[in-house]
Amino acid sequence: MSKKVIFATGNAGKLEEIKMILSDLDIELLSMKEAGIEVDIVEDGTSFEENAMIKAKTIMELTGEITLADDSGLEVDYLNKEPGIYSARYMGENTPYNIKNKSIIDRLEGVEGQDRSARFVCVIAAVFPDGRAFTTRATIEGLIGYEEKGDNGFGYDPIVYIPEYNATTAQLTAQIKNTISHRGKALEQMKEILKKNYN
Ligand code: ITT
Repeated sequence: MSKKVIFATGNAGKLEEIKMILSDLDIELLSMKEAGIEVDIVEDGTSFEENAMIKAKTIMELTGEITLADDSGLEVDYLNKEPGIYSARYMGENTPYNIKNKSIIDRLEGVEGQDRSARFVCVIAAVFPDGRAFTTRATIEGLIGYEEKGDNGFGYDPIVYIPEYNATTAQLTAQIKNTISHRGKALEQMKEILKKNYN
């Protein structure tokens, strides 16, 4: 029988990507919703690593199952790496992303070329019932666009332009985004750790 693993996220966009990326693992992957858990986790860490661990540990303690979590965000260099760990909360959790995205574009008015550099960061945490805990981290580098482009993905995808692909991450197919993205790469690293630590 395959191992049960809970993924501690309430973000539907993330979950869709995560399910696709982990689909080749021999596990029964359940979202918090599918596991019947509804909790509001206070993310009061000061780094992606701390917040990912807080989420994974909280849900592992509630379920007793191996739990994974994702803490991620957008770092804009010109804005001193804002919104960073506050990416979901930037301008308020319920503010639509077209408004958040416009705000970032507006704050970069007059800024050109490489000075528009930014990256998505993703940290994946895994916590086992016996207390073993691991994190992996990956990034994808890009430039903040001048307008929103693309309808795929979620969140800040329409403004993160990847020069090598001449596209924003919202213009990439899910397959391509998952191959090159912060989340795709951090989860690939985590797959290796999981395979070694199941037993
Ligand atoms: P959970 O904590 O429930 O997983 P969340 O959305 O609150 O969901 P985070 O605190 O990790 O998660 O915030 C991540 C935010 O960073 C996310 O809401 C997006 O705004 C942004 N983000 C992360 N990865 C992204 C991606 O691949 N594409 C676009 N935006 C992304």
